Amino acid sequence: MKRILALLMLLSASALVQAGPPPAVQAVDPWIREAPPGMPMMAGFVTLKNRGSAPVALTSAEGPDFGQIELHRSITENGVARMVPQERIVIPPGGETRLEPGSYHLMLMQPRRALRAGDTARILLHFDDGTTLALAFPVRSDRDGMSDMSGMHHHH
Ligand SMILES: [Cu+2]
Repeated sequence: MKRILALLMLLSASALVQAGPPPAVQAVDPWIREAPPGMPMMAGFVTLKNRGSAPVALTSAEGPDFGQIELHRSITENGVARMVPQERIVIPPGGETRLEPGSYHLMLMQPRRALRAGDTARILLHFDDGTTLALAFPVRSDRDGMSDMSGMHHHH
């Protein structure tokens, strides 16, 4: 019991000072696709790079602007697109996994405020190696449906 208590104190202390080894996973180009007003959910995207020597998996996400965030993958079966909840999204060692339109994404549910292009939402990504990334996700409009990852935008 004493040992558990000491461990808990240690854990909360390390969370406060962000101690521990640096995260193996690096996040590149996080963004949220702007949705029509009143939509009950939005999609978040980011490229995750694993600089470590072992696989790391994204296991959950949370943020103050959403009641719930799920990990999803879009798939097309018999010409019908649908989204499948994922327990984890693995990033291979020395490689990257892209959360992008038509594939893996963060399903941002129950938005607590209106998020328009130009706004930013703070989201925490939790990984199975015990690390967490706190990221600022800018909201962008993407009416073409497919995003160009180089950051180019098409305005109509
Ligand atoms: Cu989804």
